[in-house]
Amino acid sequence: MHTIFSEKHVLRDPQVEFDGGRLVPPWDSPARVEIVRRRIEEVRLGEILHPREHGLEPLLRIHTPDYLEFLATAHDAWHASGRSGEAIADVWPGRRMRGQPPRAIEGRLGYYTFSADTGIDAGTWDAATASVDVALTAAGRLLAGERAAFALCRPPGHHASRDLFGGYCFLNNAAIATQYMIDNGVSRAAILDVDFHHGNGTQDIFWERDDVLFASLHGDPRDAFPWFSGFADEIGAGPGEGYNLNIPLPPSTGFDTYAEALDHALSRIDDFGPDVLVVSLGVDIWEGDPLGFFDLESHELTEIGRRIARLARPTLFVMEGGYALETLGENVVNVLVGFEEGWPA
Ligand code: OKP
Ligand code: ZN
Repeated sequence: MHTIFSEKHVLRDPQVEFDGGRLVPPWDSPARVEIVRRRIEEVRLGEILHPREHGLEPLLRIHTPDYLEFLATAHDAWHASGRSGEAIADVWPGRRMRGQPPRAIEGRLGYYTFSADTGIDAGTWDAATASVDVALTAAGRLLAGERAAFALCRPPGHHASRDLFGGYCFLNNAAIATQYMIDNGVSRAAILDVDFHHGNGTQDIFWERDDVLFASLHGDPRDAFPWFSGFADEIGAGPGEGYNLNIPLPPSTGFDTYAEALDHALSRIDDFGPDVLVVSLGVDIWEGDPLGFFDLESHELTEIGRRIARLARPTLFVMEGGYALETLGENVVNVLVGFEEGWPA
């Protein structure tokens, strides 16, 4: 399968992340996608191609205009207000406070995010829009008839909602690509989110939709980020009721439990009968990941790819998380190679 990749991801290179009561080097580093890219070349998975620019229109199908305007200008506004360094929120509209965007950047930041782990630096907007172009270009290959493509996105997207950033995500690459395929003739799409963290943004975006099934396996939100989303009783609403499937899993979940949950999600997807499958691919499910607590081994990730392939649906893989640099390349590519092996002959 082909990979789409943009060097512009390096434009996002914040120096700090607020984590555990201190400022640490960000987990989502530029090294991540370089490591994955190198591994793809090593195993000759397929050609690595550059994205085509798609402009703002596909973003506006998912995100609000005021949010996009905020993201595009936040870093400049932060500096114009006399601050130095990266723009990191430190206050939010809590319960019973006014949920409306303030005038000043400090307040606006808090209004448009849900977590303090995600700062905005000078290149964030350009990197985030390039990441969307990566996903859209990969989606274009499915529309052109290919059975699979890998969007090597960075920054990731699944925590970003229509007007909310956080969890290292700004623009929801998977959601934008899904909508783009629907706008170009696809009638039903399923999104399978296997990142360790619940894809709260994607869930929220498609919450009331019955043409997009969202299914997610993730660390139980009682024990894991994003804490306030990802419970099993979140099933969608209105026409979307029954089109959202969350499978929260406990600490130390190993392959037996994981595979059972995966098969359940895959059979729901099969019943739904989507024209395309989008996989939010995070390999922070690997046993050694610093931000996850599952117990999956590298070779078991290959089996995950094989099982996904058995659905035999055109499949767009979109890179999300995975922070153990020593195995990141191997783990991501294992899923993709498993997919190619598992595709029914
Ligand atoms: C993004 B993705 C620990 C780090 C907080 C939360 C993890 C965001 C994961 N204090 N950041 O889903 O891989
Ligand atoms: Zn994650």
